[in-house]
This record gives sequence, C-alpha cells and structure tokens, in this order.
Amino acid sequence: MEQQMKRYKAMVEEALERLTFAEGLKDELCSAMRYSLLAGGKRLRGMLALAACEMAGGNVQDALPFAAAIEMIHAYSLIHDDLPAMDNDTMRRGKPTNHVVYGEAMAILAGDGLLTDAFLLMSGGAHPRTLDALREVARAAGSFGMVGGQALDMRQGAPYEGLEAVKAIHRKKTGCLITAPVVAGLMLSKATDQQIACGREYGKHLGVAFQIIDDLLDLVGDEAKMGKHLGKDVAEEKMTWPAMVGQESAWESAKYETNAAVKALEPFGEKAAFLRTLAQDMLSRVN
Ligand code: GRG
Repeated sequence: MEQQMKRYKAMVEEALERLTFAEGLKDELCSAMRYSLLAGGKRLRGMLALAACEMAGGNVQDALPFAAAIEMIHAYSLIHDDLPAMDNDTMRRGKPTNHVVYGEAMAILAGDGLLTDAFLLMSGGAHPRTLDALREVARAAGSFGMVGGQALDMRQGAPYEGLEAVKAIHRKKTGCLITAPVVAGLMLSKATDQQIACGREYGKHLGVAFQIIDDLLDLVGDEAKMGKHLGKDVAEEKMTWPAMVGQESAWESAKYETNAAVKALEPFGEKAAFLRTLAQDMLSRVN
C-alpha cells in the first residue's frame, strides 16, 4: 500500500512539476499558480484517479492528465477559499496563503488560471471517453458540485435543515471533487457502466467521511500537522457534523460512511485493495 501510494503520488507530483503556463515560469502569475499547486498536499484526488483507472484494467497514463487537472482545480478552490472575502485564512499547507504572498488580485487570477488550464489539460487526452470524463469533472467542480456546495455553506445550509443540510453541503463542497477523480479514472479505463456506478457510490461515501473527519480535525487536530489554522468552525459557529451531533457520534458517522464506501467496492474484489485501504486509512489521518 505504502509503495503504491508513493508511486501514485510521485506520478502526480511529476506531472504537476512538468506543467508550463503560458507566460513562462518567471512571470508573476505563473509563480503564483505554481506556489499553491506545488506546495505539497496529500494528492488524494490525483491518487484516486490513477488507482480507479488501474483497478479497472486501464492504462494509468490515460488518467494522468485528469489526476493532475483535478489537483489544479483543488488548488484553485483552496486559493479562492482562503481569500478575505471567503474564509480569510493566512496559512495553508504550512505556508502563507496565496493572497498573503501575491496580493488578492493575483491570487484570484492564479485560481482562475489553474481552473481554466485544468480543462485545457484534460481536453488533450487521447482516450475515447475523454469528453465523458471531462464533463464529469466539470459537473463536479462547478455550480452543480463544489462551487454550489460552497455557496450553500456560505448560507449555512439554507434551504435544507439539520444534518441533511450538512450532508448536502459535504456531498457538494467536498464530495464531488472526491467522486469525480474516481469516476473519471474508471471512465478512462475498461470499466462497465455498472462498475462506474460502484465507483460513484464509493466516492460519495468517501467524500462525506472525508469532510466529517476534516470537521473533527478542526476541533482536535494539530495545527502544525494540518498546516492551517484550526478551531475556526467553532469560532464562527459553523454548522458542522460534530457541532450537530457531538464528536463521538461524528466519529461513528465517519466510520459508517467509510464502511459504506468500502462495501461499494465489493464487485471489484481484490483489485480494489488500494482504494479500500485508502478509505480506511483516512479515518486515522492527521492532515
Ligand atoms: C472557493 C470555489 C471555492 C470552493 C471552495 C474545497 C472548498 C470549496 C473549500 C476548501 C475549504 C475546505 C477546508 C474544505 C474542506 C475539505 C477540503 C477540501 C480540505 C482540503 O483538502 P485536503 O485535505 O488538502 O485534501 P491537501 O492540502 O492535502 O490537498
């Protein structure tokens, strides 16, 4: 597992390092884009795309542009999320946030550049299902997915109520960009529609589990390990899973969602070992 994780992470990291942006590397915009893109991170989303593709007999090279592109979209979302108009954070991945270093205007542009260039990268794929996979990522990233979830989060869940509201936000804000690499990776392999549906179910549950754990880590995590300021949810009285049901019950929900994610992979048998362990390991993550 550890070796496979290193292999996937190295592939994503190398693909991101290789990217060139239009104005050249000395340009301020490119520097701002690279600053956040290459600041580390678990590369969870990239790994999911590569592992899903290989699990269903695909060629990992077909999924690599998507793995890198989804990490670009993720990096853009973090840059914009940290802006003063959003979460107003000054630390991310253990470094000053993008706008602290480059100013707000350049940070907005760096995010815009990463988002748009991600689609340029994906559009160059040679696999016959490239367009299907690209559409999946677009739906996950935009108003139907992550951006829509962020908007709901800003309005504290309206028009939903209670835990359902929190779950709807989790599914959209975080879950969509965790499900999309799994589904895209499968589309870029030899997966059947039924297998893709199983992957979608896995991603859906993993996404909710991931966000519940993120909320818990905001309460009990270690700032140095997380590389960002913690305790903001309580300070801002945000509607999170632990705030609604308490920490213990939130852990139980995270385990429940993880088990549901693992169960969804049953049809893949032993080929799903990596994605199964990845989900289980998320329960003990510290960053
Ligand atoms: C501003 C368009 C826009 C969207 C914001 C994803 C998001 C929506 C906001 C990020 C804020 C946040 C902390 C969300 C919780 C889940 C999450 C995405 C955590 C960070 O992801 P990790 O832990 O980060 O995978 P690394 O650094 O490991 O890549």
